[in-house]
Amino acid sequence: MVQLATSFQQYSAWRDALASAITQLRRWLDSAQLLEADAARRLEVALGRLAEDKLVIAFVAEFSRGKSELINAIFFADYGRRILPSSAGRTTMCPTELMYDESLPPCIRALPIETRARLGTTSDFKKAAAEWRVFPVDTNSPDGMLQAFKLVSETVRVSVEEARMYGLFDPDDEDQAVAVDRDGMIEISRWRHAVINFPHPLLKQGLVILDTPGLNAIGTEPELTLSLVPSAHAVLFVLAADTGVTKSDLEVWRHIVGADGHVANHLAVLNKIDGLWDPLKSEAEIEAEVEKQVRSVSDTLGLPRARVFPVSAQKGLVAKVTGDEKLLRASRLPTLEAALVDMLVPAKQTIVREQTLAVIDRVCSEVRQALTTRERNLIEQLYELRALQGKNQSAIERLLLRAHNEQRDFEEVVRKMVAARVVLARLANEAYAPLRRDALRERVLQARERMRKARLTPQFLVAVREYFQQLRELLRQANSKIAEIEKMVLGVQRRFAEEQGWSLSPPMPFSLDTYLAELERAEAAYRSHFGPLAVVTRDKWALIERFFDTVVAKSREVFLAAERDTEAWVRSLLPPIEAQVREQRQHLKKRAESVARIREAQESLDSRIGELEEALQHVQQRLQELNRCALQARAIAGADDGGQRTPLPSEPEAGKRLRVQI
Ligand SMILES: Nc1nc2c(ncn2[C@@H]2O[C@H](COP(=O)(O)OP(=O)(O)OP(=O)(O)O)[C@@H](O)[C@H]2O)c(=O)[nH]1
Ligand SMILES: [Mg+2]
Repeated sequence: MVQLATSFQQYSAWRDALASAITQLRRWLDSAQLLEADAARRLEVALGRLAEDKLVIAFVAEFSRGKSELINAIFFADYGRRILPSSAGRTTMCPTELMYDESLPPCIRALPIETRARLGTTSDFKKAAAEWRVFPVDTNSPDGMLQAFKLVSETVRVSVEEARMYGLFDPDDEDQAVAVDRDGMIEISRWRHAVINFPHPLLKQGLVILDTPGLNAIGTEPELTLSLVPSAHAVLFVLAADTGVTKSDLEVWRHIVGADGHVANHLAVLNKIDGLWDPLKSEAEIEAEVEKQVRSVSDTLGLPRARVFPVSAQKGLVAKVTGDEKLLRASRLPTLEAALVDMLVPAKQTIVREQTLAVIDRVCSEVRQALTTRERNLIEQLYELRALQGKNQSAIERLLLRAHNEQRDFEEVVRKMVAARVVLARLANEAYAPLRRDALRERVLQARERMRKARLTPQFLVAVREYFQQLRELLRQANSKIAEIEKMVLGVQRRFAEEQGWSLSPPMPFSLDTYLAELERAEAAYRSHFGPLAVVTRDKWALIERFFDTVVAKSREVFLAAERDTEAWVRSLLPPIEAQVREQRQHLKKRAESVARIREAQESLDSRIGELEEALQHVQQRLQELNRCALQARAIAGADDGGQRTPLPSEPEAGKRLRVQI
């Protein structure tokens, strides 16, 4: 935990420093009147992303494997006791997020289970504060906290009919059938979801811990499978040494973690190894036994050996509370914690660094382009005027004529720019069309209709498969338009490069591939849940429909984000070129005016040259300041600039491998 805390603290300090470097850059650009509206927006988005940056660790397992105990041992041992309830049998009854939002007092917000009878996923309800019950938590009293946290294991007894209404009764599940009492009542969780807002040092720095209940409740809360677990930065799948890998463990692994062993952020924890500490066996024998189990987990899950961690959460917790170093080593908890540090923070930091630098580099390179153009124009103008020194009136006349001609010719460029904007608007609309709400809504309606017709038959899977196919097709259509837009903008840039000698950075690489991947994951989850169904009962059907609702919510989220990102990308394409056109037009106008004034003898040649020299100096100074600002931001981000490299590439190198979020 010490390691984890230190590494986390460093990460969050780094993130803050990066944010203040952006703020500084923005302030400087603003004061130098170099901040274009689109660049300002992109910097704002980057800042927002840093402020909301979270690191999520999800704990997933069949019930009673020791998830909550492991969380207690890794994160809450400092409280000197168990904070999250952990006991034999089912304990954690609802998905529980532990986080800290400083705009709220320490509290537990809990969504009543009754909301399951209504339309809407947990994330829909997250937007409706009134639906949640709020319980204060007294953080000064460990007893009070313990008491408050018991909420996540609260249950209620309801009739089988009511449980059915919530989609919580599965007659095929033998455990559940046995649990129905003589009066036809069954125990279910009182809450659907809990969010514990708690000022723990790690949570304050943006860590979010997701504790989940065992399979039954999980199997029926699709949000976990589709959103919460896949978006976690680390997923710890917990097994217990006393049970080994059971059939239901495998079911959880397949359905919830959905892993094929190649996902780098999935770890397996083989908990309760203290059960193997047999005093009648030698250490070597015990070690061999642990190793054998670890190998078997690794083989069964198809996970590399190095990603399976044998631990004893319980002994680890006791060791930390009592300060017993020897027991702590034996619990092997520190090895798991070190692996978490290695896996979690550097990977996250790399992503955040690349995303943020892509924005900073881009904005700086656009401003640099504008300043360099200004510099070049001033140098040319100075050259022209110096050449006039000592020349007669006709030389001035000739220059004026040239200036006017060039100014007039440039209007052609302005017209081309207007034409480019029209073409872009048309292509952009074609790219947005497949991402619009209507396009999606139509597919959803069709799919629902077909599912209704397929009612209670496994035929519904065909409808679902086609639904996903259609959604993928929509994203592909948008993708191909995006490629067309990129080509068109490159064409415009090439023409300007040939005709005007401008070197403009090519558009940020952008595609909707990550969204396609997200849809594919959702489809895989759906198939793994319902693919093998041979018989569809009424209760299963309710589950299938509920899961489909979540799929629809997820698709909406994906399409909304895809639309938003595409629009932002499109909006960022022309402003740098337009800025260049504006700059050039302004320059040509000023130049003609100044030659005219010299001709009319309203201004002396020498004083104009003096003015231009001053302006040139000013621009060069700005360029230096810009480089300083940019270098500083890169240094804070920890960019590997090597000694000799130019501070900022004019090509957005950092953006090449990323899906750009502008
Ligand atoms: N011997 C031993 N028992 C453990 C260990 N870790 C947890 N347990 C026990 O296993 C039982 C279940 O632990 P929990 O932490 O409640 O398990 P969980 O995975 O959170 O279970 P649910 O909340 O029901 O999904 C409790 O009785 C714990 O005391 C361990 O390392 N060794
Ligand atoms: Mg638990």
